[in-house]
Amino acid sequence: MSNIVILTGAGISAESGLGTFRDEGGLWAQHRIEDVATPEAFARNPKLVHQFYNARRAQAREATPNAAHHALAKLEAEHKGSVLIVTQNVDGLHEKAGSKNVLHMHGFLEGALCHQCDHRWAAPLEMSPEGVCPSCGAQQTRPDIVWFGEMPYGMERIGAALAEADVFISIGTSGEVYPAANFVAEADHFGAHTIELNLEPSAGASRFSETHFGPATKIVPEWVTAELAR
Ligand code: BJW
Repeated sequence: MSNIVILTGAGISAESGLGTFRDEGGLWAQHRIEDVATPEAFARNPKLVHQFYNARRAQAREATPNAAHHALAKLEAEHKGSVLIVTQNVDGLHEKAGSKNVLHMHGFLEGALCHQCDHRWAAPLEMSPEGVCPSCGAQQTRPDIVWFGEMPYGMERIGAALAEADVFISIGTSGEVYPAANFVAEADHFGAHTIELNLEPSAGASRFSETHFGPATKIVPEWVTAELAR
């Protein structure tokens, strides 16, 4: 019985119509990271940051999972060992496809967080600087998203899973953002077989022992079918 740890990034949701960050025309071509994805940006202009995430929340609610998300849900349901999806995505498409064991290391568009008391609750479609925490009443509400310079969620659990992993697969991520970009090295260090499934070689492609390139809706179901037949 093998333990499989899967890291996913924006590329797995691209064919569901959600933009990636660093591809041509991606989100970072339209918005400066410093304006929308740092705590300093939020302190400076909370209205702009809320607008950015409100638009993405609305888009994610309309999006539906694609064949790659469904294949990973099937893998979790049918694989004899454990399957953990560590996603950098905030769109919720893994859960919509039926995956249960999902860790959102960069947060979740559907979550709201109080900067004052750390209370979390379901985000309304539209968040605003006037929003009030339902627990402490502070006007300090923000999207429950991990911005640059903040500590990603679940690092202890991720470290433990990588240490126990027999197989580590990275899907649809450019390998530009840390600490996620280092997971392949950690998994390799603990003896896992490492696989990259991506449209094109990522920044860390040479660190993987096996690579497959193509659209996620093709190569992920192919890999899952082969893995379940082993
Ligand atoms: C397809 C496809 C298809 C397309 N099929 N594939 C200098 C050196 C090292 C580190 C740092 C440094 N300076 C600063 C840092 C740290 C910083 C960092 O990494 N910066 C780099 C940019 C250099 N990291 C942080 O600040 C993190 N926190 C941190 O480090 O805390 C301290 C710490 C220390 C020690 C241990 C642990 C922690 C926090 C990072 C937060 C990232 N936040 C964002 C935005 C919030 C979420 C949101 O708004 O959605 O998260 S940034 C953005 O990038 C988003 C993503 O989750 C993340 C990764 O992007 P992803 O998913 O890889 O997307 P793309 O667009 O880059 O790539 C898409 C890929 O898909 C491409 O390869 C395509 O080819 C492919 N693709 N179509 C298959 N159809």
